[in-house]
Amino acid sequence: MSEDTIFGKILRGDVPANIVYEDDHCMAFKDMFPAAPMHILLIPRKPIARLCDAESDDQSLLGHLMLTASKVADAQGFGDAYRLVVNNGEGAGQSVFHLHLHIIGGRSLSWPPG
Ligand code: DGP
Repeated sequence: MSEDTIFGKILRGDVPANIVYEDDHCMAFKDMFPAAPMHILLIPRKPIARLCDAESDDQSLLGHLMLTASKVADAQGFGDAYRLVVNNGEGAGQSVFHLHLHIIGGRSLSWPPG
């Protein structure tokens, strides 16, 4: 279960993190292995393992995450050039099975991603 991931431990306060935002539904903290000068992870408090495990009941939570990502990017000074990434499943590079949005910026970002 995703409650037992490292992100579950961060949510519970059992593992320290550099938290930049939190509310009743989600938490944002700095990525420990940043892929860019600015790299924040935004996670729901609800332990959804992967995006594909989200259900229709999660619609407002997923919308909240998108709007919060924008708010966090603004508050953290990302300007208007940043990228949101959700890796879904091992084959796409997901290594922590608690849904998370990567908010990446602070350098020019090429497309398509690798
Ligand atoms: P993904 O590969 O999409 O599952 O991304 C997981 C991210 O989580 C990866 O960029 C590194 C980050 N990460 C892993 N463990 C920790 C941790 O203990 N603390 C923090 N802040 N980030 C972590």
